[in-house]
Amino acid sequence: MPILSPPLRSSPVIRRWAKNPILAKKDIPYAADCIFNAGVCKYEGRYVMLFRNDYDYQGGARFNGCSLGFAFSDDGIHWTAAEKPFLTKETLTLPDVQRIYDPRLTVLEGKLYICFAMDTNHGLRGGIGYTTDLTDFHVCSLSLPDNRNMVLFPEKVGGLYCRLERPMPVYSRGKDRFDTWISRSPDLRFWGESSLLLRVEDLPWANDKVGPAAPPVRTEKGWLCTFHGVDIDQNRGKNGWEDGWKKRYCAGIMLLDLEDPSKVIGLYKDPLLAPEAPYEADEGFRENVIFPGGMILEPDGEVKIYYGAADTVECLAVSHVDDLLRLCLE
Ligand code: BMA
Repeated sequence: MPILSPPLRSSPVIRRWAKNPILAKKDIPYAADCIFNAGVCKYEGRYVMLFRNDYDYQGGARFNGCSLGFAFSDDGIHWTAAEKPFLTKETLTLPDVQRIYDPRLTVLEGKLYICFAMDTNHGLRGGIGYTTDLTDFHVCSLSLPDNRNMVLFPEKVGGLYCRLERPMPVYSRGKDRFDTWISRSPDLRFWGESSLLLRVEDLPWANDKVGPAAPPVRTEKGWLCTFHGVDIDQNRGKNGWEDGWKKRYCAGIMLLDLEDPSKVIGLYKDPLLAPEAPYEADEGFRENVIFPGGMILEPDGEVKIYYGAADTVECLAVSHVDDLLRLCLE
């Protein structure tokens, strides 16, 4: 694959795990094709991942199956998948569901919350649910269509729960022009006080959409947040398994005010991670996609960032919190 134009490079402060991918189809003990876009957190003494599995490929952009599955790890690097999937549209007791995908995990008040996207016959909804024992699933709220990429903050801010999200305002913004918003809730059920947080126009390297990636992480300087930024070029042709894939997804990084996370107080103007490794840029279902869904700040300041690569495998990159903060604030 030739380098996409304009060329975009990753920041030197981040390092890909040498043995990427950390989870792929071969590691899953049931029907699986693409393992990617996982949420990751530390929960009850171990690392927990909930990954997306698209399986039974039909050609074009079509997979017959999509499930969410857990994997577990003692070090955040070596993972073992659970014996069977956690959620499929068949196990969800909700009406109209076509598929559930792109989960994000947040431990909040000791409970494991799962944000997810859900395609329904009447639009695309963002949801929040929780599990008490990694087998049950309780839905707290589902958004109006069309909304997705929700992530929950790990604590209340100013007495309210907060989430980032990426609604899809096709009518007013033109076809693909989606921004990141923030909303608040007294109870995780009713959401409001929504405001625009990060616009596509804020990023010199995106022209299509910008959306939340991993759930925010508290640091002493602010809420550290990854996001995905997308540029589209109609001249890009075959770029993966489909006949045409014209987008490129990179990861970016920003900092939000600790007391008022509706304020962006730091933003790195270049991509944090741009597709460069073969498993990001040259191999897979949709090439040139980096889609982070998990970020863990370790006690020694190391930051682990988990991301789906090429919509096909799950990968890890590491950095240091001080370097990431410097990028945001420089
Ligand atoms: C987005 C979502 C993600 C996916 C990305 C690239 O719209 O569907 O799940 O990783 O496209 O295909």
